[in-house]
Amino acid sequence: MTTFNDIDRKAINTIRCLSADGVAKANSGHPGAPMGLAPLAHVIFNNFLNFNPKNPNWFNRDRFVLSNGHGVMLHYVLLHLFGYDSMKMDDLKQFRQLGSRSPGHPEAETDGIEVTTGPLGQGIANAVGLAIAQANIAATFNKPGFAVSDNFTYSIFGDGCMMEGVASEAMSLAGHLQLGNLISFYDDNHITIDGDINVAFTENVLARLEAYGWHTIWVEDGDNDLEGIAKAIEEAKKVTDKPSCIKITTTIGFGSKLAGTHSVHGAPLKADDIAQLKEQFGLDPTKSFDVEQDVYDLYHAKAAKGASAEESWNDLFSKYSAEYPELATELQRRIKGELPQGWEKHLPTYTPADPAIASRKLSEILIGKVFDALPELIGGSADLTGSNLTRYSKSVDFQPPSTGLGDYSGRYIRYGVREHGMGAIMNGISAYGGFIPYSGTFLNFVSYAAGAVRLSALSEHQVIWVATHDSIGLGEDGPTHQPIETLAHFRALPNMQVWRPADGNETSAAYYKSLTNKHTPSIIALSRQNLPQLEGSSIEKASKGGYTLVEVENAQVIIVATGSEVGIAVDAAKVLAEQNIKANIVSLPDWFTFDQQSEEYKLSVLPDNIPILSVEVMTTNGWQKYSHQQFGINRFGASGPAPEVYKFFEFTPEGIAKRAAATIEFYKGTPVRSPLKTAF
Ligand SMILES: Cc1ncc(C[n+]2csc(CCOP(=O)(O)OP(=O)(O)O)c2C)c(N)n1
Repeated sequence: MTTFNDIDRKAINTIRCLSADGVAKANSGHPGAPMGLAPLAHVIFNNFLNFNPKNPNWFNRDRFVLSNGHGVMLHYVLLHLFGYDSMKMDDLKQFRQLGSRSPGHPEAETDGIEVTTGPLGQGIANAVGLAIAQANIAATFNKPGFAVSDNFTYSIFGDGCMMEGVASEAMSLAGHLQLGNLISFYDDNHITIDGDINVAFTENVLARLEAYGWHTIWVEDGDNDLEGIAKAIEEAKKVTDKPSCIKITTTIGFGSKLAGTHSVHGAPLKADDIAQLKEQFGLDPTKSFDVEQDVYDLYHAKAAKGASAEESWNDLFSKYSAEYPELATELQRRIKGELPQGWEKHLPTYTPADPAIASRKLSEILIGKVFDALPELIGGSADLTGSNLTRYSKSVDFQPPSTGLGDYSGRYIRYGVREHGMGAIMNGISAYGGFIPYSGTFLNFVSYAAGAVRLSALSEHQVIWVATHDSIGLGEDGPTHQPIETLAHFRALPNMQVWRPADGNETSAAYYKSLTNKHTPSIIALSRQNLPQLEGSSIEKASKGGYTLVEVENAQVIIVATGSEVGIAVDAAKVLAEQNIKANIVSLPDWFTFDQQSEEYKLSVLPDNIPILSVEVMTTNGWQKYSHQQFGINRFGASGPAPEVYKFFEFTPEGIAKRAAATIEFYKGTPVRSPLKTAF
């Protein structure tokens, strides 16, 4: 049994006071959760978490996620006390200041912070992804006597996270998947911003999690019962076939005059409150940011244990390398995030002689060709496998072996109808290292996961959305399923590739860039309907994000399009040619990638002195950046067979040709500059 004494209590009170000091100095932040959670955090970090502050990226470290990210001061204080170079005392003093290493919510770029949290619910869903990743690595690489992967994922979440749908989605899946390597803590302090949770949140959280298949434990006095917390974690570690949730009943802002109220959730404590707090805890009320040496000594001793745990693991890994050299080399490659030599040779290429194929099918063909060559790929779909075509026929499902449906080495995840959870889980898998997750849903429903997609971009997670049924071209399902604003929304995200390939070569380019750009997530929008293989397309050209597909001398207009509209634009150019009008066609499958090309290249594609018409069966929003005139759909779509819907909206060769001619007419006699040219 783990026992505790006065130095533990002093360390806990130091965490509380440092948290209060940090928030007070910033005059901004959330002191309540750190003060209430200090005992739990102390027990997790000092007694259970396996980590080495001198090497925050040690692969087999336990992962820790603070899902209630507003309580980040707690995590910063811990990083500091355990001796992470990323968090010096000055960094605590610079909390929330511009350019500091201690931003307002946890950001994964800080060593010791695994995932960016703050948007409630995301962190615990990321933790599910981290646990899936560990289970898969263990099932793939561990050998008898060589548990090269055996880390746990620990996560704290509060009432806020537990109310969010994304957490429910991910936790429900975690229960099904029997992730015994996931241990979470529910901070039951009864308070959110609006006050007591009685106004909005009265369910029995543990009963709900039990129904999901979780093991649950309750520590009734989370403010003081350190032994109880430790005992609960010991018990949770022994439950290997269920994720565990330990409900810890705590007092928000413990020690403050405002303890137990929402006033202490998100506002600094007043100076007199902090002084009485320190006095109460036997610390010097005249000092701030003060840590007594015995507290540092305690935590540094634990840090040293972490360093030797890593050394032992390194020894184990050397022996493993001798016994299983190929596996060891492969695991090292995966950890480094290097793709296998020559993998790209498996990317399919096409010629115009090849048949018209739906780009979702082209994607399926591609996945089938690269899946064995890229063991880091771990796929899935939100219950649309047969529509997204995301499953390689020979892949095994990631499932608990006891279900008889697959095993933990499986590389295909049945996410169920949980798009948001899927997005957040993919972020967690990506954060673990050694994986490139991809998953399918209809493009329109990527919007359901927008919160997670945004964090993929912000945290630079390489995750790939296989977003099929990408337009009105899906036809009969109608406006509820037909994306209009979706691409504009995701194109507006910084650090986001949004591919909409027009044919087979462009689909290969989309995957090539998505698989090689380690720090940028991707959405690959794919058609349900067949698309012709275009004359003039190539992986190389499309990999620039945009290129001239059809070029004629003395062109009078450029038609720039994406995806299914590129082929129609090519036919429109033929209609125009019959009227002696010359048109060039530009395909622009990914704005993000195109924007990164040289000015010279971009201006060669979209030059001065020629009017440019954009064509895409979506909102015209954003196309002003690349065109003078836009042809799109600024309303909801319509239900009907796809060819009829296209005709209804006039996205036909004739409809496009008519608008191209009108564009030429409109700009006749007016000098036109490339839309790429702007004042700054
Ligand atoms: C998705 C999302 N919605 C809203 C917020 C704003 N917000 C920050 S903390 C909070 C309440 C959280 O309550 P709880 O988890 O109980 O934290 P505690 O009061 O215990 O610190 C809210 C609504 C947010 N960060 N993320």
